[in-house]
Amino acid sequence: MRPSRRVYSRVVASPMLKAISHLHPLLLRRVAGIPNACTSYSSTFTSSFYQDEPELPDPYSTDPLLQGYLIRNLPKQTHTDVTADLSRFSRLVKEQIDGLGRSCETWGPVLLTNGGFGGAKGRRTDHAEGGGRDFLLISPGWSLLRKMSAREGLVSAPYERKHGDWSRVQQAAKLYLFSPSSELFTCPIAMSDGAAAVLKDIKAKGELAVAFEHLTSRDPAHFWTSGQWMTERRGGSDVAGATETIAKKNANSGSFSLYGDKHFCSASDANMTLVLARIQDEGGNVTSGTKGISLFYVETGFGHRGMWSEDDKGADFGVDLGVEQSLHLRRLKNKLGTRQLPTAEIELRGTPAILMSEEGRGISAMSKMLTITRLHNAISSAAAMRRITSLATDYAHRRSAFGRRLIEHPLHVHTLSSMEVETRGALLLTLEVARLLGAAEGRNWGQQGEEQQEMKMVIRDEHLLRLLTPIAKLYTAKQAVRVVSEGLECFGGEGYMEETGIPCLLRDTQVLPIWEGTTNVLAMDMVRVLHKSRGAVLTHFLDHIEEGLSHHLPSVLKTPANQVIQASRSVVDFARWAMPEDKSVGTGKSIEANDKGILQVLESSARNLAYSFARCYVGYLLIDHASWTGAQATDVFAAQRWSNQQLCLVPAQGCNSVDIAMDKELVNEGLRKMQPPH
Ligand code: UCC
Repeated sequence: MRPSRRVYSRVVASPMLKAISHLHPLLLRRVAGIPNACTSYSSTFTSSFYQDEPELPDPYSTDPLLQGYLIRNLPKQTHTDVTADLSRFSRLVKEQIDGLGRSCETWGPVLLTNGGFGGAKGRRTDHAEGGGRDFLLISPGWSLLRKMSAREGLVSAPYERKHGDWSRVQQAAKLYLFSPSSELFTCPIAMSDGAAAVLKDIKAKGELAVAFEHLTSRDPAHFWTSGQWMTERRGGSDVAGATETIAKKNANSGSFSLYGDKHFCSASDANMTLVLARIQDEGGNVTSGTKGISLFYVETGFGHRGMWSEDDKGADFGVDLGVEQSLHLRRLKNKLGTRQLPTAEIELRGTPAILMSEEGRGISAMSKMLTITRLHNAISSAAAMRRITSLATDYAHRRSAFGRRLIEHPLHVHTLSSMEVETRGALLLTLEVARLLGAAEGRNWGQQGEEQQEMKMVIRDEHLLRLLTPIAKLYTAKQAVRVVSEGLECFGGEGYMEETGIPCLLRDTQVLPIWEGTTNVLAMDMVRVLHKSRGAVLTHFLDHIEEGLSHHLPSVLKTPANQVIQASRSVVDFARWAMPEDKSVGTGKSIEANDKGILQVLESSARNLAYSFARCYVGYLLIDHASWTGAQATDVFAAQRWSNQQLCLVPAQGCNSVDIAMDKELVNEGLRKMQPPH
């Protein structure tokens, strides 16, 4: 159904959109979610046919799995409070936030160097010779999303812990509703949350405690966002090999000055940031590798002067980057997607910084932030899948081809059903990580909920959290790209048209397997977990699944449960076989005494191993949910469909070193052929 003119006036009259009422009418229609005349969903001059566009669903009321999960798991009063908030917020997403978000891509950020006279791409004049200020122009929509995020507690909720150990689940559910309409404001939210967690963990004092207050404030005028400046020109994966930024200690003060280049500062309009750098000793030397890296706090000063309005009524339209030399936003990145985000290269020219970690323990201290941002990444992945699947399903009821509506075509329905099952699996895996994280934070911060866990369970949950975080991130991100691409195809050529907003969804999804660690880097992080726990994590993984599926299950779930248990055993068998350290335990032999080649086998199989862990664990979660008394036939069917796929992707004995050598031959063959013959 096309929105009526009345709906249009109501949307435009909303308080948030009033702030941007000066926009061009065509843009306003788009912001309000109303197609312009002659969009790809409207008529041509020669046909009287009008294709109905898909309607954006109210994301909470149309998500039975999320509703079922919350009813099943949350304590009664918590459930009442959380669902009331989610229902209200969901309407806000549909009626206002979605349109606001879409304006952000249309009005991407623009960097004006030297007050614009440096040119958007020009070299900044040296201010010592009289250059002007630099400005980052942002869209009013971006600024309003920032204020709304503060008010809604999208960062602060897990620290307020109003819902005890379920606070992370509540935050994850809210972000899941918000993410596809947020136009990537979820990115600064993720980093701000990660920074707040690091500050909380180190029991921040002084300036750092003030920063924590800002990050977790619900007052838009007080709220800060944080960056995470890690990646440098040499890369963002091998942080130990790539970090060249140095930190010089300032005599007497104990503070530091940073010098270097940060290459992908994801949301450069942040008020503060966490930065990795190497401390230089008095002789000018630094320690190489991981042990040389420390973690620093930097206040950017951006957004403190000039154009940010101090109240929360209006929309801001720019960030004053100042005239100081110590932090220079060199250029904005020209990206495939996430164009709403002001991602930048930033030069540190003696930037004042406070040391946050022990010297040389920067990566370890930063890892809490990585856990949080990887969870946020998984939330965005599940949410992108939910959005495209909902839109494609709605469209299937409106679109006819070959004499029937698409929803009457079994093949199309089967495609939609596959997307639905993937989406449900991704959501349950993500909520599981959120649940484990919320409980771990309760323990670490001395604020555990009512249920005290036995030590054995605590250790099991710590292991599961550490294992499932990289796995959930890598698996859901890959699923999201596949499902969103599939969903785009469900709209045929229209899905490829920019006006529909669907290409933007695909572009923005493509960052999810890259940001916060690529698939292979995260698979190697999983291998790190296996080694570090000396295989104990495998025991916890298997025990948890076996115990979870051993209680009385309805007969329809017995086969899926067997499939998941058998596959989980095969996965764990492979991992144990492929870990020389594990094999050497108790034998008195060193790793060297075992076949070092097996380590290579583990590495080359790491991605399939991670996928196998994910598929087995999601199978367990779907079956567990389907065994609940409130479950529907569709929950059972989703569990059955999931378990019928190949769950274990690693062979019993693994590949061997011959396969690895042949992999190399295969990929290099063409290169050799391209050499001129001798
Ligand atoms: O560059 C990027 C931007 C790309 C595109 C931008 C588009 C913008 C828009 C996006 C909007 C959405 S993203 C790249 C981001 N990079 C990463 O996420 C880092 C990827 N690399 C890793 O995750 C690596 O595994 C490292 C850096 C964490 C590993 O480094 P090392 O040097 O090998 O570290 P170690 O020695 O393995 O670990 C050091 C310590 C150990 O603890 P100790 O010393 O106590 O034994 C590890 O156990 O840190 C611990 N540790 C962890 N602990 C390492 N990783 C973790 C972890 N994940 N959790 C807990």
